[in-house]
Amino acid sequence: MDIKDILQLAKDQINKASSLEEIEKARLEFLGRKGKLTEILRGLAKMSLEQKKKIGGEANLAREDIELLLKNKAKELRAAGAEKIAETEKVDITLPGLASKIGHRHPLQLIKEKYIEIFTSFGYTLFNTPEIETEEFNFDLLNIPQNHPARDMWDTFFVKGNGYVLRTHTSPFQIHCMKKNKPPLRFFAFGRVYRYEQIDAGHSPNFYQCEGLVVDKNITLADLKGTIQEFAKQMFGHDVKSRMRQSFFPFTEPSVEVDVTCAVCGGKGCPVCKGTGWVEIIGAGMVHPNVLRNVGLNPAEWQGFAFGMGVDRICMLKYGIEDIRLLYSNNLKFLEQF
Ligand code: FA5
Repeated sequence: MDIKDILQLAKDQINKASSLEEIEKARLEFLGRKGKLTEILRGLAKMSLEQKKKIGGEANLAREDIELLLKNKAKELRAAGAEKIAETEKVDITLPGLASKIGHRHPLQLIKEKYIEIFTSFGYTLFNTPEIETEEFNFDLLNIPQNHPARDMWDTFFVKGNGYVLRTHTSPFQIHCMKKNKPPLRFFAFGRVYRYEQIDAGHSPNFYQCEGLVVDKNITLADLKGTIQEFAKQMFGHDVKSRMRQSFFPFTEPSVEVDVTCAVCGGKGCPVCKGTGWVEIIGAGMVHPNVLRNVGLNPAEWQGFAFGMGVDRICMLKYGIEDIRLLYSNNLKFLEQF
């Protein structure tokens, strides 16, 4: 085959190529190590000087032509491929986008934020204390000595063998607070507490409490009543009424429990308030003189009040939730309502 025929054959083959693979195949067939044109170039060595000049010149021109043909055809095929992709994978920029889901706060978090807002506006300062406490802070210093029957009021999770417990209430915060700060003082706390209790619609083995403490001179039960009344109004709305009932806590004397009118039924009676129209939300009282003594304060000089409330119950009441387990279920259908 002479050079002209080879060039013609290459032209036909390259023109017919419909893919980059076929282009590569043609390159190998004409310009590869054993390619048709390469063989002619290799044969030059045995030719006379005159033949070398003539045939060598023609062969080199043919090689340049073939290289150009290959390059142009490859470019053409690539452009066609891109067009095809653009056609088949076209993006319709007029379609509405997919909205990304935005998370939101858990109802207990909403109550926490409201609680912080209310008590900071009353001039209280937030004070954080640990969830694992010594028995001394959880009980003894709160006037609940070892073997005292009042310890049975809280079903306790003990940490194995070292005198630590998962706090059963936020009240140890009172001790930390009075040990670290000189009166007059006005602090509040918020956190998780633990009790070894049967789970039901109103009880969970871990739940949240918030607590407040005021120590000053000439503090009376009337100050506590006013504080709680105002808190209830701000948390539940201005129509809410509250009432105090006598109660018992070892670390307060006198002790009270505070009921508020049920925010779900407005006091008419419903399943949340078990038909009574009232819901108990707070345990409170005047700080017991023994507790003041335990932290080195003279009860003749200083008085105080403390109150503690179940955040979950407040949350249930505020949003009309009938089962505490929903707050811990991570059920999106429930959570997305807030
Ligand atoms: C106490 O824990 C006291 N420390 C409160 C206190 C503080 C009294 C300061 C005086 C001064 P009590 O055990 O009643 O009290 O719990 C307080 C609130 O926690 C209850 O009114 C209730 O709302 C909530 N609570 C109690 N047990 C559970 C439970 N298992 N699940 C959810 N909430 C609970």
